[in-house]
Amino acid sequence: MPETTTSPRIQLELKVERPRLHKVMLVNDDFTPREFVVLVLKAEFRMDEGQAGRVMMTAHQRGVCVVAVFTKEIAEAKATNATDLARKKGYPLLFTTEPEE
Ligand code: TYC
Repeated sequence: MPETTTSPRIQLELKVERPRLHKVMLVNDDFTPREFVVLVLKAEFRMDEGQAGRVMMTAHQRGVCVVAVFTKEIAEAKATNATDLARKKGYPLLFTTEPEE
């Protein structure tokens, strides 16, 4: 009779963690025109006029507003692009990123 061998079954548990998301924040300033902030939010974050207006007004009144959350690379790229659009026009408008809790 052929010999049979059995090997122990080891179950490897693979833990896959979701990437931490990063917030893009809009920072208020005293110089950038409101309409330009709205324009940038629509162009870079695909917001409609209503959403962009509400986010702009929240930053205007509270000093800062969360625009959206993305993976780290996307958040940083969008914050940089949006800030660069303002720099090209000579405005101090600033978008920052920070990890979500
Ligand atoms: N505070 C600016 C003004 O009164 C408008 C503004 C809003 C600028 C939001 C930046 O993140 C901002 N013209």
